[in-house]
This record gives sequence, structure tokens and C-alpha cells, in this order.
Amino acid sequence: VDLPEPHAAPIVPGVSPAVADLPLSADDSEVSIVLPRLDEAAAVADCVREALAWLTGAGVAGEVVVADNGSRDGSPAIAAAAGARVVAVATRGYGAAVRAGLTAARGRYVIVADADGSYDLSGLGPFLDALRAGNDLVVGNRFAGGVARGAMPWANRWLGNPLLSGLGRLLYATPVRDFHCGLRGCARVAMLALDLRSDGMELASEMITAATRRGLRVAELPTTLRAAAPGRSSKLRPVSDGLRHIRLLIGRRWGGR
Ligand SMILES: Nc1nc2c(ncn2[C@@H]2O[C@H](COP(=O)(O)OP(=O)(O)OP(=O)(O)O)[C@@H](O)[C@H]2O)c(=O)[nH]1
Ligand SMILES: [Mg+2]
Repeated sequence: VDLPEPHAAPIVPGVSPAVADLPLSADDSEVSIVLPRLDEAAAVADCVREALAWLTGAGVAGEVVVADNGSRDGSPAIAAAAGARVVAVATRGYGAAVRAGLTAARGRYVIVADADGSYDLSGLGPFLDALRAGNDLVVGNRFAGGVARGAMPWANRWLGNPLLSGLGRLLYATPVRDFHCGLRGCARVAMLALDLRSDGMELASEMITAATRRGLRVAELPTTLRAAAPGRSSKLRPVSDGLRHIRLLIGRRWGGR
């Protein structure tokens, strides 16, 4: 749906040119790959290794940061052994973990990905290219890139995501068509300047709505979704998380921050 820009006058201009021009200090990274993670012992080591291998192979100065709030399955130690910097987060929830990861990250750019094995972390080049080109937020689109058989429950694929992403596109002028994609890149200082507040899964929507309202440069990229690692359990609670997304989309359109 193409509607007029809801907030024609950006509250803050996009910061992308300045971000791309900032010099990197010696101990800085260009890219921090942030993995929010709760009890992903089955998958996290492979995710960390895959991300580190991509950094090395692509010749990119970077790090892998795992943001964990209270995993009880030993996955913090597993992630650290695989080479990640593990950040302990006091507040529960996906959003709290991503926000803490953004704060702790040292990279000019941050690429956020689920730590459940569902995203291909060996092919992050297009995300980095899009960020280097000056986009402030680049969100994956799994429907454009391909969803492997069994990787997404039927109700999420055909009901929840289309309804919520459709509502998001109705209310906000955005190129994003997959509001809940867990693979997304951003310019770190631009994202921090948005002062995101969500603690739960609705942070995925808040990143898009806040960036749009502030006039940042937002883009999307096709991305594939693999089946998550066997043996892990989903953290998504479709009904309550869906309602949190709806409340955020509507609340931020007509008021609030
Ligand atoms: N730190 C932290 N991470 C979380 C929390 N909830 C979810 N995560 C992580 O956020 C990512 C997304 O959660 P998933 O359970 O994969 O949610 P989803 O991708 O919407 O649903 P699936 O279809 O089951 O994969 C995973 O890496 C989780 O480990 C949380 O409360 N704290
Ligand atoms: Mg997942």
C-alpha cells in the first residue's frame, strides 16, 4: 500500500553520511554481529563460528556479541568458547537483549541475527554493502529470499506476518515488507539515537517505525530462512507478541515517542 509519508517533516535528519565518514579507531570494529540469545545451546556455537568465518573471509574488522539474559542451558559458556563476546543483560526479553547488544557493540555497523541457526551468517556481504552505501537500517525480507520448508509455522507465514507487516505498511511509509525478520543491519549511532524502548519482540517493529519517523534511510534485502537447529524451542508467543506489535504500530503512529 502506498500512502503519503505520515510524518512528512523528519524530526531528525538521517545521519548516514556522517556515519560512513567517521574514522575507525584502532580497537574499533567495522561490524558487530549481535546475536540476542535465550537458551540456544543447540545452535549458538555454529552461529558464532559462521559469523566469525564470514568476517575473516570477507576481510572485515569485526566481532560477534551475544546478548544473553539468563540462559540456563550453558549457552553463555558455549558462545564464549566459540569466540563471541558475551554480554549479560539484566532485563528479560528479545528487545532488551538487542538494545543491550547495540550499546555494547563496538562496530560502526551492527548486524542483528537470531541465534537459532535460521539465518545464513556466511553471506552477510549484501547487508554490509547496503550499510556502507549509507542506509541506516536494512531489514531482511524472507518472503523475497525464500523460506525453507518447515522453517516458519503456517500461521506466522500466512496470517500473523502478512497482517502485521501489512498494518505496518499501511501506517508507515516504509520499503520494509517483513517487519519481523530477525536479520537486519543498522548504523549503530543512528540506531542508538532513536532511543528505542521495547523489551520484547516488538522491538523488531519499533526499529522500523522509529527510523521511519526520524527520516532515516531504510532499505530491505531478500534473505533466506533456514530451518532452525533441531532441538531448540521457539521463544515466540504468537498471540501476546503479536498484540505487542499491534499496540506499538498503532501507538507510535498517533502519538507517543
Ligand atoms: N536474550 C534474549 N534472547 C531472546 C529472548 N527471546 C528470544 N530471544 C532470542 O531471539 C531470537 C529470536 O527468537 P526465536 O525464538 O527464534 O523467535 P522467532 O524467530 O520469531 O520464532 P521461531 O520461528 O521459533 O524461530 C533467538 O535467538 C532467541 O534466542 C529473550 O528473552 N532474551
Ligand atoms: Mg527464530
